[in-house]
Amino acid sequence: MAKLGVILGDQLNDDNSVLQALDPEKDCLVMGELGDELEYVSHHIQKIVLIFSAMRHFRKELSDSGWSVHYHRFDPDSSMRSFSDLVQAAVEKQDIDEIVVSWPGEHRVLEQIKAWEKQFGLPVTVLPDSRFICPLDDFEGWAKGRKQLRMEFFYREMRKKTGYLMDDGKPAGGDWNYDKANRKTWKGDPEPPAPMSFTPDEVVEGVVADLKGHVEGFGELEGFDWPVTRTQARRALTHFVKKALPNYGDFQDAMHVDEDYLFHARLSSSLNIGLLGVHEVCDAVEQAWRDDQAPINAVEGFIRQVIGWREYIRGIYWMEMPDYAERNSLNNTQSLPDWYWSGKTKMQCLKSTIEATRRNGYAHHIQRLMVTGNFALIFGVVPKEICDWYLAVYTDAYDWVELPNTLGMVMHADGSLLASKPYAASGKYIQRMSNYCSNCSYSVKDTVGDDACPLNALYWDFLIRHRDQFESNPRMRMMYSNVDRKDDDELKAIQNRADWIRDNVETV
Ligand code: DLZ
Repeated sequence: MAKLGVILGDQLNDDNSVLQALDPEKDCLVMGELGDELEYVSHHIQKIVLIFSAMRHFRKELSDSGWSVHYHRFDPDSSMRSFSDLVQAAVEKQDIDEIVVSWPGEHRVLEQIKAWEKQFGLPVTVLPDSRFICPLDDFEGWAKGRKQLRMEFFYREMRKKTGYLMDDGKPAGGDWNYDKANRKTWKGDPEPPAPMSFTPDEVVEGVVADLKGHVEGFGELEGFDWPVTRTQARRALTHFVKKALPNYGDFQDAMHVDEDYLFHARLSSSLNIGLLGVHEVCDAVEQAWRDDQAPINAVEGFIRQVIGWREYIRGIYWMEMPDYAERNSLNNTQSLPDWYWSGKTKMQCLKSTIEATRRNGYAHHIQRLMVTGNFALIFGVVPKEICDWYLAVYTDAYDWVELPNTLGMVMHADGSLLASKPYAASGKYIQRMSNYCSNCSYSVKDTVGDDACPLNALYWDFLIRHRDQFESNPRMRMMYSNVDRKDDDELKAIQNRADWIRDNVETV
């Protein structure tokens, strides 16, 4: 009798708890490229190629180190479509006395796993997911009894617990957070490093050949250069620390029409499938600061994303699911414009961001929050539609990370659980942080009129429509005092322009 370990496609970490719990001498593993996983949203083609390639490489590493792995390769005609089908085939083939899996990244997958005990008549053990450093029980313990679940306080606890950027029990450099230093605009200097690119190897080419004609997902494959092995991912980490980290903080929120990456790390796709671990990236980044190779604002900003935001978002996801996915606390009713998929809009900020997303399966956090996110928020898109878009188009997107970021942070649809105010902005913010407006068909200075930047009317209209929810929020007092400075005629003209945009959104 053997145990069956299930390795999910985003859990390719060599410290996967299944590998720790099982014995390669006696037990076996199962992995599969599955129709249901391929189709549950319309994934970017680069995301699929990345996952399948990394899975095939990982499978080889496992086999080379003595594991017996049942591996199901992509077959469009196969009836083996789900994780449950995969397990069923394995238990029919071999005498299995227990199924072991690491906690998945999506609630819908956990539901499948929970059914296995009854379905297969075997005990099922779900182990902690070692891609994260805050156990889910610890997160719930932290959250219990708090009125507001502010990331900043969770993050400080994580700093103390891990010791990252701590000197004698105090925050390194004197402050917990250096975000104020991280909002510079970028005007061409310093020059961003060339991104670390990995030429597709024979495994990637094999995946591409297998998928040809069978995937109609969003996005372009040309230019695929993601790390697909641990070795490559570590090289990408070293490249980031040496070349981009020193300027990462300063220009973290900057955007530029000619620069897809600026000083961003592009490590999230590797972290989120287990090719890199939390400790190895944070160790490398902190060491750069201790060696005087990177400033504290950059290093603190990066470490906050990894041990703070990433762990916090995951904690929220598992604490609030499944009903979190259904929330729509601003009662939005608008459909996602078709141009989110085609990029065919005259708004340069959205066009550039969507085109970069199509090209790269990537956009950086300010493009996600303040461009594609801000439009969806102030236009009033139904949260489920924009959440599915984010889940599909980014190579680093899985439900645990995408849902709270989009539904909570971007769309403010969770009743202020995650963010204390909505991140609504007019064209002025885009103008300040980027050069998009100087290349745009619309005038960012105007709010009404055919050539006025649509973000302006939608922003004021958003504030007017949601006055009841936000007027008493101290962080929005200034915004509402600006609304109150406008006379009735101006407000009426703004609302008319916003109504026109809603009726004609596919043409803007
Ligand atoms: C995203 C994805 C895709 C496209 N395909 C597969 C697959 O064929 N096999 C697999 O094991 N995982 C895949 N994944 C990642 C899964 O959706 C991921 O494991 C779940 O989101 C659960 O965490």
